Order: sequence, then structure tokens, then C-alpha cells
Amino acid sequence: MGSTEDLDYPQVILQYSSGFLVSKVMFTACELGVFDLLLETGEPLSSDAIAARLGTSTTGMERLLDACVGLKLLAVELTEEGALYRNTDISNIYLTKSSPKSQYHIMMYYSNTVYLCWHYLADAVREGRNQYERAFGISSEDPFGAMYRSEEEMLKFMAGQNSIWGICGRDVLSAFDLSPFRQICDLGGGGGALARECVSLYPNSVVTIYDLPKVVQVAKEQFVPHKEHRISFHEGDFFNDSIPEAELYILSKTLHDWDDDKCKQLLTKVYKACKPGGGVLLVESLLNEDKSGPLETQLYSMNMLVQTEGKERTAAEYSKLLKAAGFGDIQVKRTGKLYDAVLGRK
Ligand code: ASE
Repeated sequence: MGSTEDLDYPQVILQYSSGFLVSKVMFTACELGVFDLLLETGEPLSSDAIAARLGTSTTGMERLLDACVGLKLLAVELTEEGALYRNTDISNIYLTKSSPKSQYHIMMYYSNTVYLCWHYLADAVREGRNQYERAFGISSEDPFGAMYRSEEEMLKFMAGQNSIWGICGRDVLSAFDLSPFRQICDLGGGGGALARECVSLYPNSVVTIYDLPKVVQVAKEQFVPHKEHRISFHEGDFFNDSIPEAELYILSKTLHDWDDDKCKQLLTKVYKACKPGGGVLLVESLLNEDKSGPLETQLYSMNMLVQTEGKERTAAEYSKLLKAAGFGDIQVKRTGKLYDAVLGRK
């Protein structure tokens, strides 16, 4: 932007128009395994070599690699044998499958599920509801019934959510000193990455992951190591089944899936189950009070429209929901990163 931004040459409009092309280039390079191959070989490769190893066309691969260079996801060096490509540091850390901070799974979820729902964004805005029916031909009555329509979809979602906690988990859990809470229940804890971060950050804590039976089963089998004795599981549907007693409940990216009525219903149930002196920690991406930003959160709220029954909210909106359920002494901590923390006490 900068000096070229004027009304005769609308740089931002052009940039916004191609935003989805940018996303799709990154997703595709991930999906085809470009970053994994370059990490594995450890030396720069030509586009022909990459195309051969990954079984793609040479003409397609060369253009994909060049676009990745434009995005600074790859670096190129001209040698006597021609152009050689290598990963940048950020790609090695975040875009390879095997890295501990890998965002590969969330990319695949965005590219193959979220992207298809966004095709019907105009319909979502017209109708004010999610677009599972149009995108996948399945009823959208129960959003998680639709999101978990197959074991594969559920796995992709769980792995995707886990990859986010690999980056943001520590910040949201250290926003408040949670060490006074020993017995913690992570409601909708999914693949358990936040629970694992929690027991590692708070050595005296034990965490129960509460989620739907099929989610718990997969979490046990594929995501949470058996040696993690401080993590246990509770199978249930938090709207219809009972919630176990705990000192602290974590609801991370849970309320944003539901409308105000369902949030109040859930928080009231949590309040009743909560030990006196206990609390609830909401982990969400907070909108500014006038909803003027952050942009990422505004976009996530649109995503909640196309995929769920919920929306992103301001700190005041979450405080109101917490108070309606009985919680008090509400504190808000913005982390300056994607996810923030709100703590309420019983
Ligand atoms: C949900 C989180 C997500 C429900 C649907 C979702 C994510 C993508 N789809 O609770 C991950 C967070 N990203 C966004 C865009 O919200």
C-alpha cells in the first residue's frame, strides 16, 4: 500500500480481490507436500526435481513454486543448473507436517472444508445461517453433527484445532495465574492440545477433557499419549448430559459456536457444577467493543456464520453472558495474539 494508495489506483481493492488466491497457493503447496520434501532433502531442488518427486506436472509445479517465492514461503537461487528452491525459516517451522508447531492440519481443514462453505457466503448472509446443506448436502440443524459427519472430517477438525494450540495455547493459559485451580475441566476439549499445555504449565493441575463420545474415543486413541496420567476423559453432550464438578472450567472456542441462548444455558449449567470459589476461563478471539476489528476476528465471525450457530463477540458481550449465568469478578486479558482470555468466578 503506502504511496501507491490513491483513488486512481486502488491497491487495497486489487489486493483484497486476490486474497483467496494467496490462501489457495499456500494450502496447495502444503497439500502436495512441497515444504515436507524440501525439509526432508535438506538441499535446494529444481522445480523439475520437485515435480518428479511429488508426481505433478512440471509446468504446474514451476508456477506454484514461483508464487510461493512471491509469498516468501520459499526462496529461489539462480545457479548454472537453473533455479533452485528451498524453504524459508517460517515454512520449515509452520508449514511442514512434522514440525511441533505445524499448521498443516488447519490448512487442510481450511482448504477442503471451510473453503467449500465460503463459496456460499452470500447465501449465508441472506439467510443468517450456516451452509452445510448447500456445500455438503447434509442437514445443518445440529452444526457438530454436520461438522463431524464422517470420522475423517472429525479427525481433520480435531487435528486442525490442536495445531492452533501449539502456537497460542501457552499465551492464553498464562494470561491469568491459574495455579490455584487444581481440578480443571476442558469442556469441548477435543484433541486435547490445550489440556496438555495446561498440565505442562501448571504442574499441580489435573485436567478432564469433556467432549462427545466419538471425539473422546479419537482423542484417546490418536492425540493424547497414554502416559499423560494427569489428563482424563469424560464422554457426554454438554447440553443434554451432566457436567462433572471441577474448580475451573475451560471453554476454549466453544461459546463462539453457539447463539446467546445456548451460551447462557451452557454457562448456567457450568455455574451449578462449579465448586464455590471456582471459575470459568473463556478462550476466544475478542472483537473490539465497537466491532471495528481485529480483522482476523471479524473474518472468523463470518466463518462462524457459514459453519456454526455462533459468532465472535466483544469482551462486554462475554461478560454479560457470564453474569447472566451467575459468574462475577470478571477479568479480561487481551494477549495481543489471535486468542484472548476472560476469567469469571463463582
Ligand atoms: C470452530 C472453530 C473453527 C468451529 C468451526 C471452525 C475453526 C475453523 N472452523 O469452533 C478454527 C478457527 N478458525 C476460524 C476461522 O474460526
